Amino acid sequence: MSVGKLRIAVVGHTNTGKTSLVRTLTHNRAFGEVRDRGGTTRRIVASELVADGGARIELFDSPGLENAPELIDWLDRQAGDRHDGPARIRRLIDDPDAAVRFDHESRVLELMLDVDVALYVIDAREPVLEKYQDELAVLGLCARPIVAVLNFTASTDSREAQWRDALARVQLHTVLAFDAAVRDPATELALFEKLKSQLDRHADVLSAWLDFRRAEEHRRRQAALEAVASLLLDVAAFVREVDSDNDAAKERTWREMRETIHRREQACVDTLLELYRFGREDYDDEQLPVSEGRWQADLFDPETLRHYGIRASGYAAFGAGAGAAIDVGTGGLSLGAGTMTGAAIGAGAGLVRSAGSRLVNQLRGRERLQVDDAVVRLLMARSMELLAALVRRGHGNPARIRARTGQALDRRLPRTVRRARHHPRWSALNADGGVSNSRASALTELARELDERAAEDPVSGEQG
Ligand SMILES: Nc1nc2c(ncn2[C@@H]2O[C@H](COP(=O)(O)OP(=O)(O)OP(=O)(O)O)[C@@H](O)[C@H]2O)c(=O)[nH]1
Ligand SMILES: [Mg+2]
Repeated sequence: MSVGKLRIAVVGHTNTGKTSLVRTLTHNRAFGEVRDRGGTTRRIVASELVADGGARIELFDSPGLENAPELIDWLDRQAGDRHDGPARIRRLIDDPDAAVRFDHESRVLELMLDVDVALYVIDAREPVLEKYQDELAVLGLCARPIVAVLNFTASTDSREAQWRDALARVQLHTVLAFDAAVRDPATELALFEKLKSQLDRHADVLSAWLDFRRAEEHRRRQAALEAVASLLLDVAAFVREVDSDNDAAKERTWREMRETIHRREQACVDTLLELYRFGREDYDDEQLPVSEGRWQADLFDPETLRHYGIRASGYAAFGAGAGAAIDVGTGGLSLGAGTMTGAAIGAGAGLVRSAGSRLVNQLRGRERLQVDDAVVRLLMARSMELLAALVRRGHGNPARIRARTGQALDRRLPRTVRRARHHPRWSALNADGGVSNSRASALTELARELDERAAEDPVSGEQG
């Protein structure tokens, strides 16, 4: 069955967030021009939402209404058609003088006559002034269903209750509260559900769109989880061999490894941003735990680990520096090199014991450098935190996203990450690594484990 097309006008007083709403609904942050002053949008601009299967929704952004009181006066002075709203509006549109005088308004009204439904966007911080009531009265004459969108409801000076009351007085009962959270998938879907309840005739299109968006949200989350899983496998299985007694080489190798890991983490950040259609320039937002597309704190800085509540014991004693773990199986054979102290051996629980006896023989006199568990845990925490922030971005919650508690972070690494320690081929950072069937199934498994953990232990960022 082919589904039709639904046309939606986005209308309202100037500077109420109409263009921002279109950006949100289209997931297109480049749509139109948004500024904190009236009169930003000067003409009607269409944008289309297309679902799989061809259902289409056309959204029309429009210039803000500014002159409704005079418009009402003009309409009241015209004789005839008193009870035919659309005819009265048509007359205004066709009147050459009125069209000049009410330039923006007449274009918005023409749009109203041309669509199936209108979203009337309200700045809920504003008192319910007569000019807004005039706007609603004029829009009402167009005889199209109207869904009121209360914007800025997260603001402390929101007057949501007053607005709901005023809207009910003009028989407008379909009201949806928005706030800066407009990108919250749940709020977005709720808007389309409201429209569906108003528009029997277009229920097919709206259902198709709702299904599409839900599926898209799911696909996106899946891709994001796999991006994080891939980062963790790459880093956990990353290994370099060095001569046990060559401290300079060891330091150089470790420095290179750190740089590689930084780049790898950045690639994951960029992937997550792209999936959620944000760019590095979007990072001026306090709600995100990064700025300008980069994490502020160095992954290998013990302070960072402490900040995230990750215990940093067990690795700092190594000559190679914070975040390094030296393979006991092989490194242990070359203790004479002096890079491992007695204390470090005592902290052996935190070390990697990946080499079997076969490797031990091969690698006599060599050490294997890997990243300490604490760093992998931190990578996991940061990227899952970023993902949670992106899902919610735009949320009107003024609280900063905070690190999770140390308790949650100090849990064991997911099983698949621990297994990765023994599978150098699972890391695309190793020569010969990165592509194999076993890596692919580990990736799927790890993405599932991450999803489960996120569900059990939602990343903070909630108030309080
Ligand atoms: N906090 C918050 N700010 C918003 C929200 N929606 C819009 N804004 C801000 O409000 C201002 C106006 O937004 P626009 O989307 O340009 O408003 P508009 O209704 O299209 O304005 P005109 O085109 O001039 O009529 C901008 O500074 C937006 O960033 C919201 O939900 N929450
Ligand atoms: Mg605008």
